[in-house]
Amino acid sequence: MAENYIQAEPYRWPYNGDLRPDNTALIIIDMQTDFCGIGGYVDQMGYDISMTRGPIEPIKNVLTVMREKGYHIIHTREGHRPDLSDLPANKRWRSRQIGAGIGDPGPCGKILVRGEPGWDIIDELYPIEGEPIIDKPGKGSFYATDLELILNTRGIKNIALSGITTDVCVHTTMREANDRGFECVLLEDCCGATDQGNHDHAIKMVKMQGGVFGSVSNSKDFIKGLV
Ligand code: C5J
Repeated sequence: MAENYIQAEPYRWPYNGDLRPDNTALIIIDMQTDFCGIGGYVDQMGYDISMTRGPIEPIKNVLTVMREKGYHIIHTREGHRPDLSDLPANKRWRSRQIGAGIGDPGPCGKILVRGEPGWDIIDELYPIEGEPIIDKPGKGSFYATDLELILNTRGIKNIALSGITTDVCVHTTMREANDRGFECVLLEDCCGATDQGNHDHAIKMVKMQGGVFGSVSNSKDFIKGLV
């Protein structure tokens, strides 16, 4: 077997050098207006959306090359049913404490509700035909979704993670994927958080214990190493 690696820390990725378009996916997490657009959930909470918009260009660069080379691309969206039957009461209560109640009306429609304008993926990174979209009610992309089934059906072993936010949905998904035996790399500049310190610490956590959840790379090194 020819071995191919991406330059990454704390180890070159993937661990076994088995990097191929047919066994490797880019997962783009929650690049929705609610998380990075004017008037969306993150904006309504009062956070600086320039931090969650930062990864748009790096993701676009990785996405373009991976599409050209025939890698798997998977998108996720966080959101709830219009009747809010899958919205835990504590999640709704907490969001109202910070002035952006999930399910309540806002400038981009009902916050984090499926079908509303703010809930959808931004135009710059919109999925094309053949790219599955995982609609998830939680922070992790595996809980209450068919993501694991899709990954296994397609024979995917390696996952590159991108999207927002680094410390919440990206990290939860990486942990869930790692526990299931998937080989993960987090693309540092393809992620963003609502707090720079949280982003930095989320990256640091991955690198502990020889790569406790996988490895960390960036868009340039990743593109350079793609076969
Ligand atoms: C959050 C997410 N931060 N997509 N969701 O609530 O990370």
